[in-house]
Amino acid sequence: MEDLNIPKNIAIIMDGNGRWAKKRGLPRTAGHLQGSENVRNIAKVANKLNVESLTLYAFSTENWSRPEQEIDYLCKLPKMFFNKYIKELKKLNIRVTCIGEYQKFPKDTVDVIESAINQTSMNTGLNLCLAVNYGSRREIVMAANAFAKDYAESNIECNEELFSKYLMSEYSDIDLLIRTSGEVRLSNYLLWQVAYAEMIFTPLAWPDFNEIELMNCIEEYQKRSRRFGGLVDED
Ligand code: V0D
Repeated sequence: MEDLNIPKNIAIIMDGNGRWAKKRGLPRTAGHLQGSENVRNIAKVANKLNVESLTLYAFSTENWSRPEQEIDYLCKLPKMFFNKYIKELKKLNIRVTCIGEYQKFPKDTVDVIESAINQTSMNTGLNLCLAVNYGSRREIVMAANAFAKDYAESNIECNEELFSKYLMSEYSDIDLLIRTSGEVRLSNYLLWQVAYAEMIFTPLAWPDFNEIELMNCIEEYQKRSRRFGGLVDED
């Protein structure tokens, strides 16, 4: 794998945690717990590779329809994650941010998330961005409303660059999107931001997606973008 042309902004749909657990005769919650361990592992690798941002789909606006006890467990994950890893994230210079309306979560969950954001806000390494209660259409509609409000009294026309600034995500261009566990769809994730992204769909469940698999995805990304860059010569 070449060092140059590492994708700067990577997004992952972390699917297959429930299936991973079921295959082992474990409750779905065990899959979510293993999935959160993998968030830490993959964030460490991305940070080591000098990736700029890693945006992970942790909870979608559609996930509220899941059984209540599964929701209760998911609400506890940010706290469990931070109790265990905040020290390490700080040491690794990783900056935690969030997109989505995470304020709709229970207050203690919101407090933990905000504390992590605040404690790492000065870090300059990887931006580990967690999408929590996130939906892309919702993000776009909120941006449209905010833009309309700001420019109500002006005759300035909206353009792509200006509109991007109203999105929740700091990074409006994803280079590489990965979805684990075999489904080939976007599920309302970063619709604006993936306009030019390379997309890779792997059959592996999220808890099985390790450092080597991430390297394979980056290699595939590099092959594709080299072909794209070399198109004029090859034709
Ligand atoms: C379950 C697999 C980390 C996907 C990963 C709110 C689903 C594990 C977090 C986390 C979840 C969220 C915010 C934050 C720090 C960590 C997390 C949820 C689910 C639901 F600031 N993993 N994780 N949050 N899963």
